[in-house]
Amino acid sequence: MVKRDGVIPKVLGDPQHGVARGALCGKCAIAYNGVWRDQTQRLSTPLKREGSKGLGQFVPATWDEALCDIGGRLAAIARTRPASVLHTHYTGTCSLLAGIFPQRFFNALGATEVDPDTVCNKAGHAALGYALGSSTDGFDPREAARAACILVWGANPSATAPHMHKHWLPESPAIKIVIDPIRHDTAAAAYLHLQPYPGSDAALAFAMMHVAVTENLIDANFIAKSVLGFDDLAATLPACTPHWGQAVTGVPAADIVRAARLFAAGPSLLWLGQGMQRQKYGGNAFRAAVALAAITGNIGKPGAGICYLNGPATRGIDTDRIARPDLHANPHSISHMQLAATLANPSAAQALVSWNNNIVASSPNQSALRQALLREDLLHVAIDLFATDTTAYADWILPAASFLEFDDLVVPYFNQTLSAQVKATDPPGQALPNMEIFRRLALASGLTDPALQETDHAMIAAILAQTSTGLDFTTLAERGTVEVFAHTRIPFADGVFATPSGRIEIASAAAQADGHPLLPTPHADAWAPAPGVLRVLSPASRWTMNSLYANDPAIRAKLGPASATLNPHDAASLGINAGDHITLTNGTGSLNLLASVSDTVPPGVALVPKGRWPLHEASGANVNVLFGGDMTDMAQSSAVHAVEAKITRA
Ligand SMILES: Nc1nc2c(c(=O)[nH]1)N[C@H]1C(S)=C(S)[C@@H](COP(=O)(O)OP(=O)(O)OC[C@H]3O[C@@H](n4cnc5c(=O)[nH]c(N)nc54)[C@H](O)[C@@H]3O)O[C@H]1N2
Ligand SMILES: Nc1nc2c(c(=O)[nH]1)N[C@H]1C(S)=C(S)[C@@H](COP(=O)(O)OP(=O)(O)OC[C@H]3O[C@@H](n4cnc5c(=O)[nH]c(N)nc54)[C@H](O)[C@@H]3O)O[C@H]1N2
Ligand SMILES: [Mo]
Repeated sequence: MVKRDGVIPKVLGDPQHGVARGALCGKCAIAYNGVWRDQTQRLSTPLKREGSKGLGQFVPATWDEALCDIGGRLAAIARTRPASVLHTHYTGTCSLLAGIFPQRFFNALGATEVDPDTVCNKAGHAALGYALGSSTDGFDPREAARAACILVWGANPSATAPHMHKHWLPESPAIKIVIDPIRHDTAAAAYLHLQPYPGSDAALAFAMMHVAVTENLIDANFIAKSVLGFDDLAATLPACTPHWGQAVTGVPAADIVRAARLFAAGPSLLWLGQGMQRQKYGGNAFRAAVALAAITGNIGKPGAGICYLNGPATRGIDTDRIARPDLHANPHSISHMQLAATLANPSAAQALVSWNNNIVASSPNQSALRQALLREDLLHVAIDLFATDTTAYADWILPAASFLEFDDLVVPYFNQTLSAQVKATDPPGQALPNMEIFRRLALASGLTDPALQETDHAMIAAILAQTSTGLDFTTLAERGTVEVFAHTRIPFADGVFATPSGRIEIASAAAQADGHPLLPTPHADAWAPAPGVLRVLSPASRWTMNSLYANDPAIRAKLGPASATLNPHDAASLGINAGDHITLTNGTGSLNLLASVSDTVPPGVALVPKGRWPLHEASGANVNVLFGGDMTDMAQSSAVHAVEAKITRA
């Protein structure tokens, strides 16, 4: 950030930042110097609905008017039916206070949380919980210096972690393997790219384990000491030959063998992506991938380990200190997969507060969700920086400050660093940081617990004190970003896992008690779509962060028109050429797009990146109009990459 006379001429990367090294990623460099600081685009005053729901007509109001009306109505609902107040939140801003403190208000109110992870990564958390006892204690990326192999499985760093794609992967001496149906830039740069059919990863892991066992590449000592269920697993492996693997995953048997040998030889780092678990058996696929790492001894050693996410707790930070779940007498949550149906039901939902979350763009069942949001009797408060597809349905829109406009702390979920987010400028008009909005809302709702008035600086100081950095906010602000640990941490180096047995549980009685198989199974989704039907993958776009930035004019120019990318063979057999208007249709909805053709996409797949704003599209919808909310096998989490649609020329 460059700052002159209190104004920001330009937002730039920090040259001292060890990960970004002075460069912002492409999308952030554009949007933080574009729409995020465009005072004509930002919300700057509370807005009250005028006319019917969903028409998007609002008139400015004062904070007092807004808070008095919202607080009074929320308090009245909460007096009899607190759980009928729903709130949704997620990746709008991920700084610690602005992302978490508002939850304290809803905990005190007794509201229902629409569990954010259910639209993203909860199946993976559940699966890793069964197997390792923890899903947020990942390898330290600095271990890449000591790794012989890095396996990126179902993640696309070239879009979703660009600094890791640009610096971390190329600088590691390790051999890189990518497992992903799409040949994205990280896959194209890898030594080996396995391209399985979507939803066939567990079978691939079993075929790799078959190779590891038959070629005696397993770590018998590690298994004896730290793994539960190997013998039962081994009994299932003889049938899972590389040729069987090729038949059910589409990956050539020779590549399965090569990948298995490289990974087993180790030491190997396994990066488990969030894309891979958004499949109907995504939890099972994660358990199978962990089993591969476990039997080859690639856990708890230098240069070896698994990373899904590194949570705040790896840095000693207890987020409950901010969220205060203890204030909630009867915690209740629902899945995003149930959001539209729940909102349509007046006895389940009387109020909705959406903050840090653009549900009409991001959540499933887009058409049904819009229909539910039209309910005149649903009190809807939307808190955002911009007028979005979601705020259009609100009774009240409250203007939020962006991360450039308040102090906070940031903990990324891959590198184990800690950053100060330092206020660089004032928010536009009367916009306020999330924390201040919820402190005021608590008072207006008659909630008197002093915890609801805690100041930002008190919370920041308390969190910093939990870390081992010894830094106060002023010192951290001067340094920008710090590594929390001087030396790399190797999770599970002591061989102790927080599972019931204390070992890695390939066989998990806890999973079985929850209705899952005792062991992971060699599942692969059947790969025989009906003629003209393709699997629709809607992972991240490199130009947006979920739906963020998609309203920036320069970003929209980069994105180009909404398209579906098809493999040349599918395009030819469907009689579709690049640039043709096509329609994707299934039982949930229909979407008009332009066709694009590329062999980076495998046969049978249509690539339609997430994140576009429906209100900018001629069709008024984005890819989530096709997603009916199918759940994974675990944790009622999103199986969005299991969507199928019939493709026709429009
Ligand atoms: N530029 C950008 N960066 C982002 C985001 C963004 O929207 N844009 N979003 C952020 C968020 S909230 C998240 S959760 C992360 C997600 O980051 P990632 O974990 O990278 O997840 P995705 O981009 O959803 O999907 C990654 C890959 O999974 C693949 N995939 C889909 N189905 C399967 C399958 O069955 N098997 C395998 N092996 N692979 C499969 C897709 O082809 C895709 O290439 O990114 C974060 N970073
Ligand atoms: N088809 C499909 N759909 C998906 C996915 C997919 O892979 N495919 N991925 C899913 C995933 S991984 C995720 S995490 C979700 C993300 O879904 P969302 O959380 O809806 O994603 P964002 O685009 O980050 O939306 C956040 C909203 O918060 C607003 N905002 C930004 N900063 C602030 C702030 O400081 N305060 C407030 N109050 N608001 C702010 C932004 O303007 C934006 O409107 O989407 C999911 N949807
Ligand atoms: Mo996510």
